[in-house]
Amino acid sequence: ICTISRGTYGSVYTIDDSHGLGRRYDGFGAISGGGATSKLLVNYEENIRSQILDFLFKPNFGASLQILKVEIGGDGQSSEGAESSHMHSADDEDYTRGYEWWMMKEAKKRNPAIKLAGLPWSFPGWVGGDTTWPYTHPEVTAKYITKWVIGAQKYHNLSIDYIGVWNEKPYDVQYIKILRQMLDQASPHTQIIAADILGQNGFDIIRYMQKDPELNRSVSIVGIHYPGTNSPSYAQESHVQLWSSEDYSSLNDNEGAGCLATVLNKNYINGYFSGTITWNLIASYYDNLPYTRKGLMTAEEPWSGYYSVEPPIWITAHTTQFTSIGWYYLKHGSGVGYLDQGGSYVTYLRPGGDLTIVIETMTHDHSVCIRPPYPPYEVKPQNATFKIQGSMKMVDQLYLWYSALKFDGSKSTLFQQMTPVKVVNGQFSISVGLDSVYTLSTISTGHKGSFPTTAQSKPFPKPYKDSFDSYPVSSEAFNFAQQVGVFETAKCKELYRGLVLRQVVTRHPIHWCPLPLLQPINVIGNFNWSDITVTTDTYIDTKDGAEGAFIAARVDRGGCNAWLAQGVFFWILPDAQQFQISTDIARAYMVKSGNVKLARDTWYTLQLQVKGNVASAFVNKTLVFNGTVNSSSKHGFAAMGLSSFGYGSFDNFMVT
Ligand code: 147
Repeated sequence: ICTISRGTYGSVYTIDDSHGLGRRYDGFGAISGGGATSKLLVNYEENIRSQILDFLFKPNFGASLQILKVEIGGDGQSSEGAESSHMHSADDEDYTRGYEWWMMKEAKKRNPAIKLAGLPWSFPGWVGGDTTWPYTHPEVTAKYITKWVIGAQKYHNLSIDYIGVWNEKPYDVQYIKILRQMLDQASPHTQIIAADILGQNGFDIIRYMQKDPELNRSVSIVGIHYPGTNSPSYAQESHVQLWSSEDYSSLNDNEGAGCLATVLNKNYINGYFSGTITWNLIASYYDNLPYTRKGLMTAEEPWSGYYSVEPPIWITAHTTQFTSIGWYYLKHGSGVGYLDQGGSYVTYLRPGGDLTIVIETMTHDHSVCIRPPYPPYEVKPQNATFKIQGSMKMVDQLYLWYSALKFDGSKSTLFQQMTPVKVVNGQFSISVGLDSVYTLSTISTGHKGSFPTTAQSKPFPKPYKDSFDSYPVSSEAFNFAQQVGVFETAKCKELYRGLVLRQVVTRHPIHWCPLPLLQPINVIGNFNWSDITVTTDTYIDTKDGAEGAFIAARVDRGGCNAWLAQGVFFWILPDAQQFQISTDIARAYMVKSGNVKLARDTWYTLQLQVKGNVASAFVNKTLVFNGTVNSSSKHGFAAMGLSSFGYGSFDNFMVT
């Protein structure tokens, strides 16, 4: 790139704070959860895990995120899996479950100034009084959420800055007010974001806030999902801070990075959004679950230690390494706007001190976001002259960082430091190319972090065994990706077994997915597995026990569509004294049912062997089925699960 320090080239853009500032900058962040997006990160070897976390959170290293938003686990499926609730039942409380506490602590350790936000996707069934509605007893739900905030403080010394209502679902005004009242008692500094609704309808709440002083006082931030960078004029004219509280959700390649570059600038330019949060933080879930690799970077191989730092990390760095929460945007026309030949620029100011200009020139087709579609526009290479006036007019040099995303197979430039730009007589000129991002800043601490070595990628190991004895109690097992239900380690009354993995959700959660999911299922392994043998011990309780248990091979899907999973499923049903073979989890496609002597509160060893189109199934080493099984799914995950919510345990899981 070429910067020209004398004379005026191209159109002239004024950077000026003398007629006031734009909105307060609230930060740029990412979401862990919604759901189980960080599942496979937890069991990376510590030194590698720490490197990955540095790329996400460490200031002046990588993405240097300013906000971390996490899911408040609700025991239900929320995109890539189910995250555990801190209260499976009304009289249960445990603030050690899952990985979001850990993630928040790791983020704070690296950046004490990072803001923390929590949002529920699903809720345990008891919260809604066994309805599918969390506002049936709003004070119960508010108490449940407030306990999570208190638990964060009490058990983890984490101060929660923001709490949301219900992800992409209806909000309830009375509930928001009750939540505010409870937070006023328990954690007055915690602010409410409302209401994380998808698209432009989400701004409606502003109308209610304008008519209802108590609601207005209760809501600190209006957060919208995937706003397509736009907000209506009534939202802009209101004084409430607007956030795009979930955005991006694009593949972490160059095009996804392009999406992010446009969103980061245009969310403010078009929509006056002063905070943006991407889904998701890190793609640490199996590739064959929905929304493959839609994190800022990818770390989905804890068994090999391989991870990849992807372009969205460096696009994020262009803004986050040169701004802080509490800075101000400049006003439209005096530091914020579009370049004459396409592309955009946004200026951030620390009053009395620092200045950062981020310019992006992403072309339409190289910056496509998952949703919504953007109308076409043109961008051309061009020269631009920036005139700095007002409080920053004495600045004589700006540090320059540059990225150019390439789509022709040539090598992209990602977050590279260039020679600083001289500002002469309050102005500088720059020649900008296509699909590029430029940061010009008085901040000198920009840094592109790196580590010397990275592990080689390897497939999931086989044979694979887990007897669940090496974990703390009530934690999840490594590499298992619970899709429906919560499977946590538990002490077993047969002491010789040590710990077992117990499915503990006994009532249907308030579901976030479009449809309720009825059969707990935990998947694991290599999606290319075809001919495998799955073995596990299983136990179904009498008290609050599930109806039956299964193991499966070639399971072809998870996520909100887990209820449609195809594969080869082997079931035992103690009350019916039956085994079953089906080619789907819903048991709409039954291959065979037969009698077998079974009891509750008893351990059984189940084994399923699949080879070509033949399957064999064993109960306690006795063959109960051997025959042809024509599943539409030819390969997929190994899995274990239950035929209904209720207790059921597993031990000595093995794939060979
Ligand atoms: C959002 C969720 O909040 C996330 O948990 C995750 O699922 C993410 C995936 O892109 O998106 O949910 C949406 C799911 C579907 C649509 C929009 C948001 N949609 O179809 O428009």
